[in-house]
Amino acid sequence: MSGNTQESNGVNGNTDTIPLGRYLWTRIKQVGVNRIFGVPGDFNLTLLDHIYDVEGLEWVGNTNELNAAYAADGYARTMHGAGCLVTTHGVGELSALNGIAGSMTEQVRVIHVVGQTSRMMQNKKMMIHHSIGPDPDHQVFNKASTNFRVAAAELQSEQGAVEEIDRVLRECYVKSGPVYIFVPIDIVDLQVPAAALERPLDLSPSKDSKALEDATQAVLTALYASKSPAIFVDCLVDRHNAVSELEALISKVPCPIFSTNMGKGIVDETHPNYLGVYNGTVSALGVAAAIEKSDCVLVVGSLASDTNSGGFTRKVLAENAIYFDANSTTVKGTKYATTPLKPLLAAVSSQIKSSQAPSASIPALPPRPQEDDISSAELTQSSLWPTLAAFLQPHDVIFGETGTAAFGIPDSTFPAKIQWITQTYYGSIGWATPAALGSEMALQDQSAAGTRPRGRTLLVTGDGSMMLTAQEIGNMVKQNLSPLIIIVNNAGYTIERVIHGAHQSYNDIVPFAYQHLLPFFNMSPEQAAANFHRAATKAELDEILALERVRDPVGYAKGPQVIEVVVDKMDVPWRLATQIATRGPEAVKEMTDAGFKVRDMEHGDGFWA
Ligand SMILES: Cc1ncc(C[n+]2csc(CCOP(=O)(O)OP(=O)(O)O)c2C)c(N)n1
Ligand SMILES: [Mg+2]
Repeated sequence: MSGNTQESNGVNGNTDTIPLGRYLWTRIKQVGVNRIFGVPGDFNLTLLDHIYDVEGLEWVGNTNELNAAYAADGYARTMHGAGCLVTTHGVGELSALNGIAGSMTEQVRVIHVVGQTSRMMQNKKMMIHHSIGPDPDHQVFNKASTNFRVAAAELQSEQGAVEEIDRVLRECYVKSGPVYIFVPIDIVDLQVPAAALERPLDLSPSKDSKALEDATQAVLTALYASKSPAIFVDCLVDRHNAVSELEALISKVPCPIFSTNMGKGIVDETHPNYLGVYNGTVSALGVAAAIEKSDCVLVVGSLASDTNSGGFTRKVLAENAIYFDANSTTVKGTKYATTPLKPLLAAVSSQIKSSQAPSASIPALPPRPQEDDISSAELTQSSLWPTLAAFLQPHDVIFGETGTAAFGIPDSTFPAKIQWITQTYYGSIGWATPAALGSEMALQDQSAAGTRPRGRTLLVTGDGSMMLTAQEIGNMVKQNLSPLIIIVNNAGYTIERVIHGAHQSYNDIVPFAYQHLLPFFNMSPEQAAANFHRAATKAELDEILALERVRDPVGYAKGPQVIEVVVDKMDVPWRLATQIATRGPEAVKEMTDAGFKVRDMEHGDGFWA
C-alpha cells in the first residue's frame, strides 16, 4: 500500500474518519477483490452506493443470490484469493446459503456481506418484510449460517467495527473459508476512523516456529528412511496457495506423482514422474499398485470425500504416509498441530538435503485398455473427454460440473498449466455455470494486473445441471465475457440414472432448445447463430473445436460460445460406473440390469466386461 492517505484509503479529502460502508469496501478491495457479486435489496442499497466510491471496485450483480454465491466462489478459486457477494436481509442471505455451504466445505474464501434491518427494527422485533412470523428475531438468518462460515462480524455499532471487519477478512484468508459481515442499514453511513486503512492487513497464517520445526524434522527423518516415496497431490494444496512450495518439493524428491479427482492439474501432468489419478479401486490400470507399494506416501492437501477417494477404497496405510493437511501434519501416525501447509512445505523443501533424499524409480504403467465403443462415429463419453483435453491450452481454466463431466474429465491427461475446478465434494448441481462467470472475471482481472496470462474459461456442464442456473448465461452475455459453455445433452440426469432408477421419469428433465439460449439473453440473432454449435458425432465436434472463434473466444470477444454435445443417455464414463460399483454387487446388478456397462475391476483386462 502507498503511504499516500488520499490514494490508498480512497478518501476525497484528508479526513480522519470515513463512512463505515466506505471503510468496508476499501478494505475488501485492498485484500484483492475487484468485483462484487450479489443482488440489491432495500436493506443494502445505501451500502452498495459506497462500492462506487472505491476506485477499481466494480459492482457486477447477478440474477439471483445463489448464483452470486457461486460466482464469488468461482472468482475466488481462479484468483487464488477471495470472492465477495452482497445480499439483503432474510430472502437474499438465505438464497445464498447453499452456495456458501459449498465454499465452506471446499475451503473457498468468500466474503458475504449482508445488509440487515436497522438496529431499532431488530431491537423492537418489528414485523419488517422478509422477517419470520410475529415478534420476529431478525438475527434468525444470521444464526442459520453459523455452521457455514469460518468467522462473522455481527456489527451493531460503529464502535469497534473497523477492528471486526479487519479480523474477519484476515480469518477468511487464514482459514480459507467463507466469512460473514452483517451491516444493519442504519450504521452504513456512521463515521469510523480511516487510519487503519494505512496498515496492510496481515493475511498470512500465524506461525508456530517450534511446531513447524518439529514437524519438518519428523518429515525429513521419515523421508530419508524411505526407499520408495511417492507424492499424492489433492485440491487443498491449491486452496491454501501452496503450489509453488509443492513444486519445490517435487524437484527435490524424484519419485512417482499421483493426483486425485479434485487435485488434477495442480502438478504438471506432462511431468515424466506423473502417473495419473489415484482413486482407490477406481483408478486406471497399474496406478493403485504403483502408489500402494510405496513405503512413504506424501499425501498433500487431502480432501478425502467418497467422490474423491473412489468411495473410500484408497489403500494408503497411515504407517506408510505423511499427511500434509491444511493446518496440521501427521507423520506415520504422529500428529503435529499448528503447521500450516504453505510454510511447512516451504520448510521441508528448503531443508531437504539432496544427498540424503531418496529417489524412487518410476514404474511403467500397463497400456490403457480401450473402450469397446472407441470406433463409433457418434459422440461417446469415451471419446469426449480425451478430445476436450487435447483442445486445452496452457492457462485455461476448466470447470467440471457434478455429473458425468466431473467423473469423465479426470480420465484425461491435461497439458501443463491447466486449472481444473470441480465441486466434487459438495456437489451442488448448477454451481459451475455462475462459478464460470466468476472465473472469467478473475481471468480478466489477473491479465489486467499482469499476474496471469489470459486463459480461457471452459465450462463443462450437464443438461440437468444447466437448468438450475441458466439465467447467469444472460449475465455472461451482458458482461461480454467469452467462456466456452459445453453442455452435455444426454436427455436427463444420467449420473442419477446410473445410481438408481435408470428409466424412471424422475431422471428425465425439461429439454432445452439450446440454440435459443443466447438470443433469449439478447445476443443479436446473427451473433447468436455464429456462437452456437451442436455436435452429435465426433467429426462434428472436431470441426467445431477447430473454429477460430472457439479456439480463441477471448480474441474474438463477441460473447460466450455455446457448444451442445449430444451423447446417449445410458452412456457413462467408466470411472463413474466403477465408482458406483464400489457400493457392492447389488449396485453392479442394478446397473447391468438397466443396461449400463460396468468395468471388470477384478481382472482389469478391459474397461468393459
Ligand atoms: C442442488 C442439487 N440438487 C440435486 C442434486 C442431485 N444430483 C446430483 S447429479 C444430478 C444430475 C446431474 O445431471 P446432469 O447435469 O444432466 O449431468 P449428467 O450426469 O447427465 O451428465 C442430480 C439431480 C445435487 N447434487 N445438487
Ligand atoms: Mg444430463
